[in-house]
Amino acid sequence: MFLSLLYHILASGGSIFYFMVLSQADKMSADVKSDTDIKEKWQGREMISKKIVLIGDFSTGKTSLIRRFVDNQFSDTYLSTIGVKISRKEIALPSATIQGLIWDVEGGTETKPVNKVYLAGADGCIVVADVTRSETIKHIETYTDIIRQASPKVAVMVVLNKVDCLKHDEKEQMKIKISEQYKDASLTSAKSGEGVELMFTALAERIMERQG
Ligand SMILES: Nc1nc2c(ncn2[C@@H]2O[C@H](COP(=O)(O)OP(=O)(O)OP(=O)(O)O)[C@@H](O)[C@H]2O)c(=O)[nH]1
Ligand SMILES: [Mg+2]
Repeated sequence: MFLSLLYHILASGGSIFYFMVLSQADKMSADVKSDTDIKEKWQGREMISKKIVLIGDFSTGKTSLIRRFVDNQFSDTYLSTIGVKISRKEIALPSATIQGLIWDVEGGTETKPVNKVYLAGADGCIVVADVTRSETIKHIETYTDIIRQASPKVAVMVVLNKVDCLKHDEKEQMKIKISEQYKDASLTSAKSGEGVELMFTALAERIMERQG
């Protein structure tokens, strides 16, 4: 086999060898997927998973926001989260559909804002404050600092929840104040559903912009 190949290479002045190299190169380039190929797959069946973590003071509405987003449900009963609970939800964007792995982390306190272990490998973080408790808004900075230290590349969204408890003009003032302070901020109500879907989608878009 080898001798016959060598004979053909010599006889054809190396053109067969050249052809073999070329066809191998063609095969290799077909195996390498372009960005467009990968994006087309996202739009089809294959999805990429992104870890999204909700943190913030206790009782700000983290669990309720996830429940509204994932199951479109709400309850007035308060059941404090212990440890962490993970939910899944597909988030469709114009460029791709992502599988959100949404981590509902137990609420922070003055002495222990958040267990940093939960932030490991996060693609996006949502810091939730409660518009009816000003101290939870003051603590936003503490959480964003912790996130930046744990994972500098993570996309962060600041959320002021329970806006159904505000009057119209109070809400407008709050909107202005928070958007002056933070680039990515949302006002939401897990109770009425206001702003919830939009907030999760905006965060997913930020994640994709950062990571491609
Ligand atoms: N009015 C109103 N109440 C809300 C809203 N979101 C949550 N709540 C109420 O606030 C309380 C706390 O909600 P949770 O979702 O359990 O809060 P959490 O941040 O998960 O609490 P922890 O797990 O203890 O940190 C519950 O009684 C909810 O019904 C909202 O948008 N509007
Ligand atoms: Mg909770």
